[in-house]
Amino acid sequence: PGAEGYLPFSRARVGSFFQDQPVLKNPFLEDALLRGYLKRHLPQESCSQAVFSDLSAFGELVAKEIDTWGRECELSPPRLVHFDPWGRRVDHIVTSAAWKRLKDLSAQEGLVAIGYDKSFGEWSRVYQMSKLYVFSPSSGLYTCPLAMTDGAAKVIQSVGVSPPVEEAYGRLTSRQPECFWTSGQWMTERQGGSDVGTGTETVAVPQTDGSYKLHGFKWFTSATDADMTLTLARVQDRSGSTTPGSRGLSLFYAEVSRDEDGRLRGIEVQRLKDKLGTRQMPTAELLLDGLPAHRLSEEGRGVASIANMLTITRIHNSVSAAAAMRRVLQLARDYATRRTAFGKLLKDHPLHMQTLARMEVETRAAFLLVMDVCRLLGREESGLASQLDVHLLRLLTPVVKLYTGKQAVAVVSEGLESFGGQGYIEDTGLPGILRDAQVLSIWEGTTNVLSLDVLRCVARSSGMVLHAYFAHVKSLLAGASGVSSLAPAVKAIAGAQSELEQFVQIAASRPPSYLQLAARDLAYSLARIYAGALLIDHASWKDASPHDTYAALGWCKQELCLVASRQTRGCYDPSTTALDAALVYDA
Ligand code: UCC
Ligand code: FAD
Repeated sequence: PGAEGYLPFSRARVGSFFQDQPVLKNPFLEDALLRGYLKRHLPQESCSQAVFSDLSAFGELVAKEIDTWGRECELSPPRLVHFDPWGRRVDHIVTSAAWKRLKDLSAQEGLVAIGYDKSFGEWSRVYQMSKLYVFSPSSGLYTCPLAMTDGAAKVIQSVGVSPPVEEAYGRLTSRQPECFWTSGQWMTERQGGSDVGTGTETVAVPQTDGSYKLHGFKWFTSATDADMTLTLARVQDRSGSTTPGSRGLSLFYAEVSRDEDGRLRGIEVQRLKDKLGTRQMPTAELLLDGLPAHRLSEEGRGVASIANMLTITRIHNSVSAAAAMRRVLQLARDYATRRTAFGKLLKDHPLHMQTLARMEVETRAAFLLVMDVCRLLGREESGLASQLDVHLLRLLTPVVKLYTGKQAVAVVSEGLESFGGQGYIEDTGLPGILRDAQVLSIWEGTTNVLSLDVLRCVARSSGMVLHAYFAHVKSLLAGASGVSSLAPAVKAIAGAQSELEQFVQIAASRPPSYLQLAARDLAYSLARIYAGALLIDHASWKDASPHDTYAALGWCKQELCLVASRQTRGCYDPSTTALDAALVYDA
């Protein structure tokens, strides 16, 4: 026995130090750039006041309440019940109470509706996406069904709001929880998610009343508890034949409903996917076994008709990417005021601050890219878009999606490291942000597939989209020409832009294989130069802060025109294809 005498039992001594955890504060009030952007661009005093007051209140709700619902979705992931206790097939996807609450909230807060009731005219999309940006990291990925719902409403608008989709349109854009519907987007089949033209095996069998029944297998269907879906299939002719390739695809609308016995009409849920992230929401494999459907597009125009949905969902994807970066940074900077190492707070270590500042620059660039695409979308939908705006929107949508998707993984990964070991610990909630970011470059078109989409849209417009791009970058730089503190950044972007113009001229005389090898670097160059121009433009605003200038200067110090330097190093010569393959398969 020691001085205290013999103690047969004692509570474990774990020490007295416990680290304070990072605290989530109102994400709207924590985000100077978001507020600055809105203050600068929203038109009248009344519009800007209404948006600020809504986003302030919503941001408070996100921090105080919604964030815990999102977390609950992660902790109580969806599960599939195939059979009822008596052996009847029910295919019931059981979701958490929080997931259902998020659906109601989404309707009440107008997270889709704001884009359609257009109370703020051409700025309605900027407002809607700003709200989603504040919501996204706490949303338990409810932003995924909302993206598809928004995309479906857009497609219905483009084909005409009339039966059989009139009611669906009203529900998708409703603010009444009891009316509100979400939509799926079932495009991917086992043979191909990128190459849907070749990969789609689903057939549409015409019925005597003009409707169809769909038979096929959809390999990835997210947020499968949706009320309806848009999907692709090949119409069978009388002999049962179909047209192969993209030209054989048509777009269909189908409701997800149950018969009197409680069975899904024309659908069997094969299983739920076991995923790296996005575990909060169900992603299912579906057998379509006579799913009743209506054709929305002309026969063979399925891909072109669903492109409207792709534009919207890709913009939502970019919003979520920028929001994930912002969230990890918001938490990291809070943590740096609470954590001490080597005798001082993390915030007082210059190298730690440099790390966070670089993340901040990336996040600002991503945010401005995203908001600019939303601005263009708003102009197009309000009938105010010039030809230049239309070209820019087409070019920038895939560029911004692919670039922000990659940035999100890099920034969130760095962000996790800024919490040290705690960034790797599940119940902090931090690892989930990284897992969820990883999908952003895969779904809605992978990085390479979107890079090739950029090439196609340049070719199809005979280069007009690039003319619009160059003209707009020049006009953004011209607006900052008198601001001496921004001069190094303006010079860097102007230089990179002329390198890019030279590349385009040279590449025009090369075979398509050359351009394909350059496609990803070209898309990155377009993104970096455009983001630089937007950062400069924002910093040249009369109410901008010195931080805005510092961010613009910081961004422009990196390599901006990747294609120019890599071209001179022979990176796109056709001979590299064989060498790349030989290297990859070196055994
Ligand atoms: O992943 C999915 C859902 C995930 C959950 C939702 C998350 C949302 C964000 C949430 C954040 C938390 S759904 C599956 C998504 N799948 C894809 O994105 C497919 C990727 N593959 C492609 O994008 C390919 O490039 C294809 C499928 C479009 C290629 O097909 P084609 O048939 O070879 O395409 P073409 O020949 O390039 O285009 C056919 C027509 C053309 O029109 P016409 O005939 O009038 O000349 C094109 O101009 O479609 C038009 N088109 C487009 N139009 C094709 N792509 C576009 C576009 N992006 N914009 C406008
Ligand atoms: P593939 O097309 O086989 O691509 C494999 C690789 O090849 C990729 O790296 C790609 O970039 C590359 N590649 C392909 N073609 C080329 C080319 N021409 N040149 C260079 N590289 C190329 N789909 C839906 O329809 N609805 C959903 O709701 C849905 N939800 C999803 C949820 C999750 C969590 C995930 C992970 C996926 C989901 N998807 C959904 C599917 C997703 O859209 C596809 O996985 C994606 O489009 C890629 O298709 P794929 O898997 O067939 O890959």
